[in-house]
Amino acid sequence: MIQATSFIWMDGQLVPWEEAKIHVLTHSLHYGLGVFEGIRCYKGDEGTAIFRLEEHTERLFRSAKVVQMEIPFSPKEVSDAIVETVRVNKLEEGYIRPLAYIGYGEMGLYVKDAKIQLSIAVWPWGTYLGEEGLRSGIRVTVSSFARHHVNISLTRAKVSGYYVNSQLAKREAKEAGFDEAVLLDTAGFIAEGPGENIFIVRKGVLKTTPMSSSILEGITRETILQLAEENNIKISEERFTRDDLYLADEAFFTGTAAEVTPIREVDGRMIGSGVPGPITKQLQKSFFNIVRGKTPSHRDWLTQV
Ligand code: PPE
Repeated sequence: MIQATSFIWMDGQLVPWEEAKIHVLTHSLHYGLGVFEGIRCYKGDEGTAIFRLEEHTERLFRSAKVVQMEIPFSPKEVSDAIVETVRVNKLEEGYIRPLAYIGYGEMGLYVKDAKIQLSIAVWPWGTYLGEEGLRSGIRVTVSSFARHHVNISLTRAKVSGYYVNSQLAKREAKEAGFDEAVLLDTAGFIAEGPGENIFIVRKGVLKTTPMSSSILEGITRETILQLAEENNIKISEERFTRDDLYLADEAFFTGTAAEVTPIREVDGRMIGSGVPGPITKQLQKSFFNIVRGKTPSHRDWLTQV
């Protein structure tokens, strides 16, 4: 169960958690057109800081633009509201979920004057794929569900309804005894996880699905690419196949929720020697040092609460 905090920000007001309610005929609840973000804040030596707040706010507005939703606040107002919501809830470490949705009033697929609403909730949320998963790696399976096609969904946008596909893939994987799914794109190449981008390492080169594919433009993905570059790790953004993944020396997922989670097995094939490899461990370590403010580098990625 979700761990409640005190207040949820709704359209400019801080509302007590139990009173943060909407009408059952809220448009987005029926048709899935809402855009959201997932952001984390971490407790560091100088208190709580939000990781890459500006980039997440920008992506929220990009998602809204793509699906033609007009968020009735400016990016600055949204970022400020996020900081305020973390602060009033005295959340030291956890997850932040802004959601822009089409409110109550009209039904049907074409709504012209519908009110766009915005909520921001925060709560403590531990590891997404388990402490043990972060340390030792997880077991994944290639899903029978494909990732959205670029001509069916606008995959750069983080749209609520897209996550039906993610839930189907995740459920299938979990019920088959795996920790997580990996989705192929409709051409058969590796795309990403239900809520994560994916990286592999082969012969010292770090590879990830290119942006020309149908993936979400992950902020953790971009963070890892930047850290790899700074650590002189060779990087390549190119399509790779299911057997490239099976034959990888190392593999890991990235995401706000998933952070940097090593993959130790795919469909019964052990990845490398079955334990997180050196490049994965190095990048994971840099990532956690940065988000917890334990290094002077990339302080610009942290917004102190
Ligand atoms: N791909 C998908 C499909 C995705 O949903 C996420 C985030 C990512 C990649 C990684 O993006 P980023 O967080 O910017 O590095 N998934 C969010 C939702 C997870 C959930 O279960 O809810 C998240 O990690 O917050």
